[in-house]
Amino acid sequence: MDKFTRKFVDNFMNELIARNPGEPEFHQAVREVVESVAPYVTENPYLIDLRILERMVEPERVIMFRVPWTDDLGEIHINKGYRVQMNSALGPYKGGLRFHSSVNLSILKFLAFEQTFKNSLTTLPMGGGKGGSDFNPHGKSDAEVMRFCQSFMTELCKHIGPDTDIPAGDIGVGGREIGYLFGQYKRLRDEFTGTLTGKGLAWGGSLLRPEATGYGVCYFAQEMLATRGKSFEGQTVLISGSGNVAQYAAKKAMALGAKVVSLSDSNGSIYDPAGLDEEKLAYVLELKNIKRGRIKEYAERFPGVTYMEGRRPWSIPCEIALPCATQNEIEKEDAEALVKGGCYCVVEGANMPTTPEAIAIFQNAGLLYSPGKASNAGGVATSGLEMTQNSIRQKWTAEEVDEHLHRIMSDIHAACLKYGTEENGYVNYVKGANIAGFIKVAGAMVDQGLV
Ligand code: NDP
Ligand code: 2IT
Repeated sequence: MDKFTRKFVDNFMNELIARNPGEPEFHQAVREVVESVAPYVTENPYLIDLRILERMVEPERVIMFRVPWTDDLGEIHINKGYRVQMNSALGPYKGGLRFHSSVNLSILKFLAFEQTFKNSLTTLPMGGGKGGSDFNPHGKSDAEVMRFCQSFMTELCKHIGPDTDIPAGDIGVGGREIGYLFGQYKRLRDEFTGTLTGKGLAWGGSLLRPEATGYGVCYFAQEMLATRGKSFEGQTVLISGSGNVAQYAAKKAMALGAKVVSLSDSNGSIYDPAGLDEEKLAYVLELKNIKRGRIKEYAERFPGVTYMEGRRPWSIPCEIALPCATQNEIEKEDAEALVKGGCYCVVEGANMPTTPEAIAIFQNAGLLYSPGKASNAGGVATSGLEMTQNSIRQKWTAEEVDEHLHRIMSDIHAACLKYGTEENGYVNYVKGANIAGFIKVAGAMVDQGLV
């Protein structure tokens, strides 16, 4: 990066931090994009004159609201509700809802910002948004989750719609929550539309939406591996998380011939040297999705499995790592451990799971490394396909959806190669994804004038 561009980035980030104090995750996400696109922006000075980057980092709208609800004992609780409507240059706001005790404005702004570029990469007409609550669904009864979702939607329904803003799931929001949210939206707005995605298959959902993020991660990884003449066959794979993305990443990696030896949750990780098989994966799906138990129970159920309390899986030797839990779950020491353990390919299923220091370690060591906004875009892409099916009132077969998903992931990979291949041939997927995502959003903003 030349001196002028470096100064541009530093000035931009200083102003961003001053204007948005106390939002470290948002600063981190913006810095990564600005570092990548700054050379392009400085070569196209009309983007500076039009203040495109300054506009991109200011959400078009942020909605914050009170979510009151009663637990099963009649006690009253108050949570915070949010929807960040970041950018609608390419289409209606689109992005998930996260229910987790850590949720705050910084996390939702980082997620909505990332979503804008991710959605651009999918090539589908979707803007970027994200929302959620600091509600913690762990240990709550179905009735409590339903009352919370109904209260949350009572306010949110005023701000969303099939052509305005289409929420979906994220951490803590899966099929059950989308059902309760959809029911309340329909009751209050008196319309049966595709305002949420991730719906049940009997009432507007798309085949393969539950599988799409994890499958898409593996399809993207296949493309990355192929650039070095490799595949999943016979490789040892570490996966973190044990929720929606982790479950289907594991299923597809196994189907492609890999040995998946770890999963985790917020309490710890399991190491299964024999590898998951169909029976074990079915157990995980039941444990996490129906019984809502802890991954520790896997180690109690199957012989030869170690449970690592309070630890991440990254110290286990592997060839491929698929982080599928949460942001900043691979720090500097974790990255060093991965490289030392023989890992040569890291493909993100989660959003921003790798810290900037850890990314630098991967890239300097020449690993194949892809940021979530490229490799986990299969989830929102299939949400886009669900929207299409809702609009034309048709339902595609699983094969049709899978074909679209495959093509989209492969196109995103091609875009990363186009904009991310460096002079020495190394593919910088961060740069590639950021520039490819940015060019489309910026172009649409220029076309649409100062709004
Ligand atoms: P789920 O709620 O289904 O699963 C989340 C998993 O991550 C759980 O195993 C959870 O453990 C673990 N986890 C959550 N927070 C933490 C934490 N602070 N530390 C350690 N582990 C944690 O969510 P998803 O699988 O849907 O989402 C996982 C990631 O993928 C997120 O980053 C999300 O933004 C991203 N993503 C999701 C998409 C989707 O379609 N669902 C699409 C694209 C990206 P526990 O059970 O203990 O909470
Ligand atoms: O981070 C993400 O891309 C998601 N949580 C999915 C969003 C969506 O609208 O399907």
